[in-house]
Amino acid sequence: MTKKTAEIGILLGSKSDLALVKKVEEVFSFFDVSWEISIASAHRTPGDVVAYVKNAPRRGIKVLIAAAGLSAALPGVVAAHTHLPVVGIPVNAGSIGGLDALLSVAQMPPGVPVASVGIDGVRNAALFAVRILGLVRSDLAEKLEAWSKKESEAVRSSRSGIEGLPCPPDKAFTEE
Ligand code: RP5
Repeated sequence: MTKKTAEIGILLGSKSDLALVKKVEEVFSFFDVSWEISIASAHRTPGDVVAYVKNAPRRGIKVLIAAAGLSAALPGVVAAHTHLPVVGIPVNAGSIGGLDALLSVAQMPPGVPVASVGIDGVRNAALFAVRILGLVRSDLAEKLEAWSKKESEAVRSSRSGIEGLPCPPDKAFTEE
């Protein structure tokens, strides 16, 4: 998977999070950022989490993403052992729709920041990590602009898919 030293490191609390989180691939391929993904649980392999996080800066990692469900301690534990920016993904893995994980990831005590995205917010986590990386990789600015344009075009072209209902003309969306 890794073609060069990873700039973004992703930890999952369980292999059951993989199917969801591997969707980062679409975003990271577009931006041509290097990344890696593995599994280490804050509850089941706490020592592995700490070792991975402490080794990360020396290995060239600039941003960490941590994804976990239920009582999702992983992003917070990661943030407790590093000064790198940590993006947390609360995963919907239980009976209450991911709210448990969202609160665990978002409600960090002052001084140990985790940037929580929404429940299952994989795409935003990937994009946020790319934006952080953009601070040290100036080439990403142009790609971020291209990404926004692509998103805008997708919305605009979706308008033509509204059939049989009264729609405004295209010029209604242009400021005069
Ligand atoms: C969390 O508990 C994991 O991140 C996963 O989302 C959830 C369930 O884990 P498994 O029981 O599927 O390993 O720690």
